[in-house]
Amino acid sequence: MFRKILIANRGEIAVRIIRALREMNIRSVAVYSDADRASLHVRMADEAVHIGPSPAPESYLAIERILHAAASRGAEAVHPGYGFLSENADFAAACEDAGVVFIGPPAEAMRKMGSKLSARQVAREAGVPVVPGAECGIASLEEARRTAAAFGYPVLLKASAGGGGKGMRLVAGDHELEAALRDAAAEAQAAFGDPAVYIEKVVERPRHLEVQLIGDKHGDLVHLGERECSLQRRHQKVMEECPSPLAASRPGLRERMGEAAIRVARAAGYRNAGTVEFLVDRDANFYFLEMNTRLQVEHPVTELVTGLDLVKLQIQVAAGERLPFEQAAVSWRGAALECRIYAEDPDNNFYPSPGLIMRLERPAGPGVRLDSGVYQGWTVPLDYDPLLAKLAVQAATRQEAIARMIRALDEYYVAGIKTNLSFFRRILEDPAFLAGELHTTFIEEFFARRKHSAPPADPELEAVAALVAAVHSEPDGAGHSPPAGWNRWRAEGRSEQLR
Ligand code: MV4
Repeated sequence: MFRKILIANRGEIAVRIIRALREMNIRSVAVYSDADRASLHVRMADEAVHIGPSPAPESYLAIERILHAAASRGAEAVHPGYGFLSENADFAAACEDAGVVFIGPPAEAMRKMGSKLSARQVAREAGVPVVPGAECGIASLEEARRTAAAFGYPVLLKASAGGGGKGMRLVAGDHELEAALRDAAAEAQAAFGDPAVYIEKVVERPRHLEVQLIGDKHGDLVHLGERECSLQRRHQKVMEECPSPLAASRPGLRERMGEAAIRVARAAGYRNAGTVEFLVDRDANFYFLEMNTRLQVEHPVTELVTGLDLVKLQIQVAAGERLPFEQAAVSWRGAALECRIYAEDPDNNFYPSPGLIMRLERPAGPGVRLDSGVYQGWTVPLDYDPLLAKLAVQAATRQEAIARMIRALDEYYVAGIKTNLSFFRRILEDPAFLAGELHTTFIEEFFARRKHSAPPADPELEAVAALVAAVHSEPDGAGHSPPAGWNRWRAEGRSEQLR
């Protein structure tokens, strides 16, 4: 087993990985930029190496700087986390060339599945249903016209070299095709350095389900079930859950999607942790969408329901150990939800809200897990994704998990910066959410419902409420936290204290 591992990441995921290493008695090496000098992951690691200025291309994306840090500290392996270099096949190959184990899939599998067109080809050859669409990139406007007409509008133009909605354009009819094609190719080139774009038939109001899998170096591949990831805002997942309410109501769906995900991974020569994403239509037919060749942000909901530690498993299989269980031994208990807590202002178009965290009161108690990358007194930098923490809960049923999440959100208190905490409170009370009626346009429809039904905010009441909240939250020297249920009072926009 490794003695020392470098974490090529920052924030909550770096803290998460350091915790697994500590439990495995493996020394941790953090890397940090100027902006992260006082970060939590730097404080918690056994060793820390400054790798450069704040901009990611000069620090967390600088392959040579990361590898130099690993060599200078004698790290035998590198964990990339998610984002940054985690799906960069050149980085994975550079690690191996430098004699440092990359904790993730082989570079070749990453490359193969990183291109959407080749990933779709792998899935097709593995006998897995793929979202209806072209098998190769668009070569000309005329060819695009023929392909779109063959599938029937509306169609989606997608960048082959990337995901997450970048370079994606919805085309409702032939008259929009030329401009959409030009814009999509330009965005794909800017974002991924590759203008290749292809056509897919739109799956109407799909759900977005993904299957977690893990494979070792001995050919063992196991799936850990599905996650519901339909609640997305601008292609950013905001809330995830396990199991999917759909799978819970469709016997055999989990097993069929799990088997399909394993077939894709095996065909790709995949090892370590990965996730196969599917779109699921209203008849519960699932179609391969793409594969994520990294540990995902939302991995905690799978860990909470299966009782497994995915980061430890990644490290064990990267060290050459066999998976310590077979598929039949995987079981799922209860339900888990995760909210991604961002430093952003939901009342101002979710713009980032960096700055000094003046007060921080965290939720706790049974079935509550907080993967946080921040602390009171730390200044959230503007240079990176403003994810502060992930709040996850586990309970026996989905309803109990929702109640637990509401209770945990009410205990969560952050002063000094804006957060999206109140946004989740409102989602968790939404009838469609409570009924498990989830799909990829949920958030847009949720906002539309609120715009038409929400009472006009009373600026007078809001101002008084903010003043009372500020008074209550002022440290009284005894460090007392705000009154219990502080957020509930804020979220509902009224207060017993004001009566
Ligand atoms: C789709 C789709 C419907 N039909 N493809 C691709 C990027 C990923 N983040 C979401 N993607 C989708 N691909 C076909 N053929 C629906 C989505 C989708 C989505 C699309 C627009 C806005 C929000 C979305 C959230 C989840 C899934």
